Amino acid sequence: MTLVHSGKVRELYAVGDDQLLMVASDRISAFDVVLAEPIPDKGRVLTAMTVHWLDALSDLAPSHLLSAEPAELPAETAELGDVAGRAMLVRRAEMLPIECIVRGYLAGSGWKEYQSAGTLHGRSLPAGLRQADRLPEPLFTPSTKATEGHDLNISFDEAAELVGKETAGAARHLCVEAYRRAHAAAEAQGIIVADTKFELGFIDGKLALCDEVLTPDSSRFWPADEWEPGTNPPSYDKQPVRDWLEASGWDKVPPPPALPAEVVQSTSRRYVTAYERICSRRLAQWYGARR
Ligand code: PZK
Repeated sequence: MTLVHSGKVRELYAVGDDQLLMVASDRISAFDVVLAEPIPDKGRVLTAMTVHWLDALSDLAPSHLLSAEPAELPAETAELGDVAGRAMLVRRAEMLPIECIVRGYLAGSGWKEYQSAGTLHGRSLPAGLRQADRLPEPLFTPSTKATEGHDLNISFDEAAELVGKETAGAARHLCVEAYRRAHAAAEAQGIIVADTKFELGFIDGKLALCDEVLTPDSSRFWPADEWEPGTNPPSYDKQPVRDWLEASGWDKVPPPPALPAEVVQSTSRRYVTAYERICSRRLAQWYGARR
């Protein structure tokens, strides 16, 4: 199959002129490098979660998803080996040249900006907020896509200059509402969705949800019972890997050391639990389960 894009942990292939096959691997990145050891079920979790959310949000917005059912994938998919449960056939969209980020908590680059300027994306916030505090309301904080690594935050007006005012307004509304719903569903299950990144595109003239949606790779998930404003909460999914790498004494210069089997296993379990809790579904019921 023709490879269109290769990300750190996933690939996109062309299917005819107007479809794409998105394949999520079991690879994991930490501290900006991809580790050698796959995390079993990670690709299935990301794919199942995306399909869950695209379905749950289908009254809010159309999506690029055509099918994740193995029998409905094009025959050439067989060239890629066993991708059952981690491949999605999607419609090709005219992608917006912005990343649509929604933040509900003060973390990452948002916390850094607030510390230095008292603002988040240039908008002033109440004084006295701590790291990981919940924001008074979720904020749409778009960025531009950098080719490699770190994106550049832009204001709503700058986003409007790139995609048009009407599209920027529609994107903000869609993304904030999608975040609110996901936050509520996850919180009821003991997981905080601190922030998330959506990728939108036009399909048949309509703004559609594309790419992966509300997954651990596109979002910050925190265990609610370990959330403590004033500290940097652990990542629900990747923390076992980060903790082990930190404790290993690795200097963060590639290559990273090999992950022990128990770290791989506990990380895999975290991904599966995140899916089963947030989506209220069993991963064993998803395509590609070992039986
Ligand atoms: C598209 N990416 C990100 C990069 C990946 C994915 N429906 C679409 N139409 C056109 N383009 C894209 C999509 C989607 N989704 C997504 N880049 C382009 C990306 C690397 C690997 F799997």
